[in-house]
Amino acid sequence: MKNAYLLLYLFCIGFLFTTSSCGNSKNEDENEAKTNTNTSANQNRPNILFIVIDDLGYSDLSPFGGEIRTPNIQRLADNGLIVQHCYTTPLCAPSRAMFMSGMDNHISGIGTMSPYQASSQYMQPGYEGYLNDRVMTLPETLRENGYHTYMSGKWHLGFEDGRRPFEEGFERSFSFLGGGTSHFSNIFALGPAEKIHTVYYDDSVVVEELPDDFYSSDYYADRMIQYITEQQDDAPFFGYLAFTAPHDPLHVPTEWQDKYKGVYDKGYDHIRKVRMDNMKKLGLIAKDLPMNPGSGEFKKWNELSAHEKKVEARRMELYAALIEIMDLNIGRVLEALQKEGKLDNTLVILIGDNGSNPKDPSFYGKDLDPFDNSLENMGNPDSFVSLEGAWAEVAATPYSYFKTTTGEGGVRVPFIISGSGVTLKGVDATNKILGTDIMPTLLDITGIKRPDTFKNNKLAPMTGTSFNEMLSNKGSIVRDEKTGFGIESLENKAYL
Ligand SMILES: [Ca+2]
Repeated sequence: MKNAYLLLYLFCIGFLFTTSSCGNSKNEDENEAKTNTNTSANQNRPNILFIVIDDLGYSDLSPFGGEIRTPNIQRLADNGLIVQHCYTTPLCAPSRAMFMSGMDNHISGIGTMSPYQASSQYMQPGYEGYLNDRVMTLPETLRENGYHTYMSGKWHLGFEDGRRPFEEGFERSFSFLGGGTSHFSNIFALGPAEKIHTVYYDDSVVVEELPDDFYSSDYYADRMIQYITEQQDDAPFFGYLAFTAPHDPLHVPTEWQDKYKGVYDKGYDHIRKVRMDNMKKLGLIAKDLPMNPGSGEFKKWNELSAHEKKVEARRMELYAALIEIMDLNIGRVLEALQKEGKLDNTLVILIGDNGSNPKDPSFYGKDLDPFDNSLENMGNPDSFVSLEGAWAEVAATPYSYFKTTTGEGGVRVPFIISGSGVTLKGVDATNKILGTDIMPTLLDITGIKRPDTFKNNKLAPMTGTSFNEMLSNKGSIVRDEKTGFGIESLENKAYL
């Protein structure tokens, strides 16, 4: 399977390098601050903080049974609702397209993740590789209705002129356009095909150099806090905080690298059991659910040499630290909202974009020679290590498979909704929701209607379903038993 992906990559690189344009662009007129013309309506509208986590396993976070310390996310869960059956696609960009459009990703332009288009798909409607003209984005829709719109983090929905965050509805943005890069200041493309969108923008200006002390999660939170605190009026805001953690490379600042030392020394099945036991206590799985043994595609712990065990344990120590640092930064944003007196009127949504990542760095087709991946150097800026298959399966506990597949471990993601308007607490184990449902729900909550045309383009209908009722009305059914949804990615398919 790996070879097939690599071939696809190489094939698409040619297309990208001959058709792309990635220059500087001045802000468009529509990007100027909108005047809030709907003050009375806005008095009842909540602020919205939408947090997306990148390549997270289903049971990594403590409210989902994880041993990783995530006290701030735990607090969100304790004061809000976990939706146990929440689905996305198995890849970053298609999932984000669902979040930003309310539509199936095959309609909105991310039918597959660019540059993975097959030759028959390239630039065909629904496979443009950016949010196409059938879409009015969530930030565009909210901004047209008096919201301030801020973004900090990963975009992955187009690098072309007119398709970048500052042109897609965000009034203020600090964005990384691609799928991933260093978490430190040493920007590098994950592979040859990623070069074209390995770029940061500060609003509409390309960032040539990051600050020396840049670390992704810290900096993204700093920027979101800056945007929120600099706001001069009382209009509500929409904040899209799209972390790149814990996507590979597993980069961790020195002072955090040993925080989980020893925690993973007992291996894969030990952590599986810890998580299963926790999930049973939390009521997330049946008490008699047997342990998922994994796919058998990867070596078992007792088949590893002593050195391999050390390397494997280190991967997971770093991965856990990436997640705890992100949690700490979520806490900082929530604290800033509290200080601004805005927390009580803020609705917080937290979601993973897809399952845990099983690939090793060679997947990206990059020359790895310049990196030092020795045990002692793992986690440093000049290393490039990933979680890889065996731990990715553990991170998906109790589900099977992982990112890129439509197994439950690829497409079922953690989801928490908390804060303003969420009166039900605990776990909703009845409903199943999809990434497309977030935009219709937010428009339902705010009483905002998306028009049928935008910028002279006829828009496609949103395919998502509002789950607003579920937040306050026990027993609400978002979809009845006969109504499901399909997911397709790289010809892997699921119907739920
Ligand atoms: Ca992802």
